Amino acid sequence: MAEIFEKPPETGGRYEPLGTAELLDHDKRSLRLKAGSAAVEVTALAPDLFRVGMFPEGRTPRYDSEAIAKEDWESVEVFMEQSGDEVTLSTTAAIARVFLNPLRVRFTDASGRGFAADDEELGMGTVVTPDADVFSEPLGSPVRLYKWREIGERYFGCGERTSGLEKTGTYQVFWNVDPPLGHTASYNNLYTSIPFTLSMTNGKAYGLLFDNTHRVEFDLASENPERAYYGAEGGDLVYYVFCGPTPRDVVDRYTELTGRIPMPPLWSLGNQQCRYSYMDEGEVREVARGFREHYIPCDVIYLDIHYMDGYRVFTWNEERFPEPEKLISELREQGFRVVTIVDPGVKVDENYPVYTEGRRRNLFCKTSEGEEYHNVVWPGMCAFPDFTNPETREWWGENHRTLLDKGVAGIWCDMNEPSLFVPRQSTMPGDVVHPGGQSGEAKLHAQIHNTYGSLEACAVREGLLKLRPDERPFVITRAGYAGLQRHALQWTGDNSSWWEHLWMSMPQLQNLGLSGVAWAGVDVGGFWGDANGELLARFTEFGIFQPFCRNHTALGTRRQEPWAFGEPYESVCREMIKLRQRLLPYLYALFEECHRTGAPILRPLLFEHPEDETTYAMDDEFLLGTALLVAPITRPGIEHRHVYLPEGTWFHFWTGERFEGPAHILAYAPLGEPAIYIKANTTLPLWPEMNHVGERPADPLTLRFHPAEGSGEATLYEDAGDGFGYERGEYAKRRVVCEVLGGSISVRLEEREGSFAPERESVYLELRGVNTRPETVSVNGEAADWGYEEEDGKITVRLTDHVGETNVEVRIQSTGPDLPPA
Ligand code: MIG
Repeated sequence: MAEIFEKPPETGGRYEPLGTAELLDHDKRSLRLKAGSAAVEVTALAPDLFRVGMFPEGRTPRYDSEAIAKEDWESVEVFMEQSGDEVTLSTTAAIARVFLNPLRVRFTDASGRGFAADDEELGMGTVVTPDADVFSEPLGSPVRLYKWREIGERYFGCGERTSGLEKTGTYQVFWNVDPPLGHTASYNNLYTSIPFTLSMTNGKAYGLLFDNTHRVEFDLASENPERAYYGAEGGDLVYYVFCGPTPRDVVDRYTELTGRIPMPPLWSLGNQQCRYSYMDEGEVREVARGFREHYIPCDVIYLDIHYMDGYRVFTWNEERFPEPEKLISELREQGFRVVTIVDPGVKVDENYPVYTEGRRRNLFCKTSEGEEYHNVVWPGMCAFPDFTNPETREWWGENHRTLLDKGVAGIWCDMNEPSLFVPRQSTMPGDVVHPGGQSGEAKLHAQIHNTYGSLEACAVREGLLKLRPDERPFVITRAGYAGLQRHALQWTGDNSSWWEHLWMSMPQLQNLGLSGVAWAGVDVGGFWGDANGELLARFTEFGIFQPFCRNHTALGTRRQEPWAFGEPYESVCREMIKLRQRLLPYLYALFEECHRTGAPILRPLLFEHPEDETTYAMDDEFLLGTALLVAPITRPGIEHRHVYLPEGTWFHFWTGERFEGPAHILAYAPLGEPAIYIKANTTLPLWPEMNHVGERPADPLTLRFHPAEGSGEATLYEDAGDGFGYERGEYAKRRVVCEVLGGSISVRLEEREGSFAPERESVYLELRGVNTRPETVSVNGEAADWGYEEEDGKITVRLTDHVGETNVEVRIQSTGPDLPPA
């Protein structure tokens, strides 16, 4: 087990930096150099994006990788210059400076800021072992890249990790595992590997993607506080530098390179319920009934491994689930979708067509002797699809037809590190062969291990798209590599019903968000072990703000449905889950923004406030978009906690109390009233309560504001909630601007972009914290339909007659004192 996590044993290898280089040639965007027996290429892909590659001399550079979604970059204006030992590659935004003796690369931007500078002596190179040739194929020698740590530089990102948000001073392993010891702070790698860091220095960001699918390690100023290194056990040294200067710029470019999340089906933003396992159709029906009887919203119920016949993928257990089609359509009528688990292991069984066809068509992984590679998983002895082979991916995708035809709405890919039972929770030996198919090339498992899960998720997404071309695929994955966000959402696997893991969910999701994987969630309530009422309630207070909100627990644990622990916990869960359901229009607009720009949905404070270094340490609170700040309670018996409010005016969600950031405050957050703050003047769009998406039209839409002197804006986004009409302009996007000046408040709903017309008669504006009754309220110059509730300081303006108008402007005037308290 140790070798999965720990630093590899000393091999007697010696690190050899490249040394002196000479410039060979260049084209419009690249420099090519030679250093010893290596070729090095430095390329400007975009004004703020550079790529560096080191290859064995004589081999054509290759940058195709599972991480990369975009290979054809528009032409970019590059200016090259050589003076003495230094060659520079300048764009309008940044400069790559290449020093030839010894070879080292560093970057500066237009403001003169330097970043990602190679260590003067160590730079990039290989680890040479006495008995191995440098660059011996296919594994090659270990490669390394040493970078200076700028003074004050702090590291974040690294994808799915245990422990806190900041990774400065740590050693990080990138090797997908089903962690035998669970999620513990001492072993930081889990099921996915995203070898990407976002660094912050003096409020400015840059990013570095070390694109290598072998076992990768990062030393982020752990061994030596003055430098970091990025290394891999083999393969080519390829890395990308994202110049920033804001975290938003870095993540935007990073997700342009590696891909962005697809638009989700709207129903998948709803609350979801799982258990390992709901054992038969009776139990599933009972759980569904439970949600409706307890008036707790729920959109999705899961079938874990027991729905299958002897755990054979793409089959049904006829005793437990004799009529899956009927069950699923009944549930559908009650507003539930059904998602099923699919594991990659295919049972070795002569009478099982999935196996015999895979074998006949040569679609499985092989041993080094050319036999089918077998290991034990749930079904017993299994063969494993070679997902590097495009033919395998197509076949795997097509196999999902049997599930979709029964009405299954989405697929949950588990165990795809892959996780194997012999030895327990291990993975494939490095010498297992992925033959790659007729058009591909054979690769060893050690070369592609970290991509196995992504390749499976890709197969499933593509398969679902083929089978249901008019529906947005809903695919969940546990394992994956950089770029996995293109194929699937990620859930973070087997956490425990511990307070510690409730806390850890926040840094975990924030770092995933900074690493492109914004559509993510942890098991609400915790997977291993028994939850209790207070833990589940507090977990739900946090969980409803996750992009993916699913309660899940393990075999043999206590029931964990939202009503499982009775009162007061059941009511807390109900109110929280209702709040999530009401928040769906807000969340959906954040998904659209993320789909377009990569901006995380659940984001660290530093994403919005990079200049404020206090935010860097705030890993137990987060922003959901820009309008909401959430600071969950993560300890039992506690009703107060410290909250840091960054710059801006904030209003407490429950009491409306006003705060001016930056400020450290003590929040009172009894059970059922988690510490949530709304930003002034940005709208929080809310649906009416409903049990599931589509139960009734989202009418009226309420736009809630807390006005304060100044201005703010937000963007509403709606579309059909499924399908691809939005790609042809069938969406409705509307900017909402709120301006407050002395005794007047103006709210403008600007012209709608796109051709989608939401099915709705009314929009209500709800302004909170207004302490005097306004004199006049007008909509587009006419008297408005409005009301004022003095005790709450709440103005409601009903826009029923105006929803269809191109521009809607609401003006609220007072002649007396300022409307919102100054
Ligand atoms: O060895 O399918 O992370 O969510 O319930 C356990 C059974 C296999 C691991 C997943 C978990 C799932 C469970 N699976």
